[in-house]
Amino acid sequence: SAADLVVRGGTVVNAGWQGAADVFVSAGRVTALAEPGAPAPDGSRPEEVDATGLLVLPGGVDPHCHVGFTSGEFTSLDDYRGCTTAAVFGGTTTIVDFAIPRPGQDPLEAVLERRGAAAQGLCDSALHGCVVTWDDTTEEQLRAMAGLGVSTVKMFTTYRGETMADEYTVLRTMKAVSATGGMVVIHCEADHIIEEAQERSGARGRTGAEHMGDTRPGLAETASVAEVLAIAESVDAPVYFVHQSSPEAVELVAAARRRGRRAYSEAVAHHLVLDESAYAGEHPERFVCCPPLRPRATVEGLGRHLFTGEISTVGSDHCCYDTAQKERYRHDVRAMPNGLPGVETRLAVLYSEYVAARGLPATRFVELVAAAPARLNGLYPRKGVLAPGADADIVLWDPAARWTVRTGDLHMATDYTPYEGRELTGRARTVVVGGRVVVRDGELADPRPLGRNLPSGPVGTLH
Ligand code: DUC
Ligand code: ZN
Ligand code: ZN
Ligand code: ZN
Repeated sequence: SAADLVVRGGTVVNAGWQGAADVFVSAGRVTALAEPGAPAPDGSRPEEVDATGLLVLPGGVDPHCHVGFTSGEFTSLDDYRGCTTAAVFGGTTTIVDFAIPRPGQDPLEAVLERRGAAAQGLCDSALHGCVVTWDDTTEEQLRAMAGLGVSTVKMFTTYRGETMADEYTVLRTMKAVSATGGMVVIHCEADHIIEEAQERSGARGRTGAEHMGDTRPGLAETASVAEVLAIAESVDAPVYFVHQSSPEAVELVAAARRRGRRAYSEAVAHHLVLDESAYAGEHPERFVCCPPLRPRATVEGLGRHLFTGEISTVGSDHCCYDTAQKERYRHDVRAMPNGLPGVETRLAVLYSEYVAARGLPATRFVELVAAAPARLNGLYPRKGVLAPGADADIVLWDPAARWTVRTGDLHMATDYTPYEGRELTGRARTVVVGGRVVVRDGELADPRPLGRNLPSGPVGTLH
């Protein structure tokens, strides 16, 4: 078919292969990976985008991205337009957001309320549903959600009285979701252990942001992961652990996978790069996230699991709070909004710290930030790969770009970044979304909001 765009002269990097190829695009889809310099199909005069010296990647898929996220009295500051603009500048062209019910709201209602917003996006998006309590309508709601293409369901084992689900609810939900080909994605921290740690900190007056690490110990995470793995095994359901912050937590999941379980670990960029020393700095509240930043040895141990395949995906856990929101309760982490802005920096931070600095293969990088998130969210091979038939979401990545992270140069709807002043190597330069050049040489070239809510198919399997 006639081509309308061709990316020429670059090195295509997919999860399993990299090599010199030109990428032909027609009507929003990739039509061919061709030998460099290959002629365009008869009769077409495609727009040419020069990728000489650049890597050509499938657009990033962020499996963990909160848009306008409400927790208690705080709502993070972006909407679909803002979040996807930042995403695209950073090389991410699909986000998976969360439809978390308000207190008392039904899971299905939360999904219906959020779906329409996708159309304000500069790129496509999908949704995770969320179940907090089980009642006699939940199974039917989950079926309806699956029918709408929501096949992943978020749960929490912490935040009692808010989004915490009890073990019975986790088991029922896992069973119902896996029956429709979906998967529970879960935040694991044993709430009783957290509450005890918080009480102990409170009794000593150590509740400020600088004590964040003590209030949410790693033991709470591993205890909960072990329990949830057992629940999943008891109903033969797949399970995906979000934002795992320690090698011990990842190893529990890896051991389950070696026994044949479909169990997956997600790490998020800030746990792979930043450590607890941030809490001893001038603005500890700006680094309050959940689970908290860990000791340097834990960060290094976690990072090693990127190389072995034991971490399946890297997300951002983007939550766009600003400094005023973070500072409001900086003397009491129990009341602070948890989360860091990061949808725009996910790829660059991971590339710089792990590909450029530590030798992680670029193919593995693509697997972590695009291919595996697409597979595990039922979006593959439409997303996460450059191959004929895939959506033409293409990132021209400059592997040699040296730059310094400055809030003012980013597009997220907040006034800080946890990476302020950090020197990075590697950056998205030009980004094609659905066959349109949306960012060209770092400038917004097409602001049209043409984002779609993507239905997820059955979740895939990874080894
Ligand atoms: N967990 C998340 O996954 N995101 C924000 C806050 C939290 O605790
Ligand atoms: Zn969480
Ligand atoms: Zn401060
Ligand atoms: Zn999150």
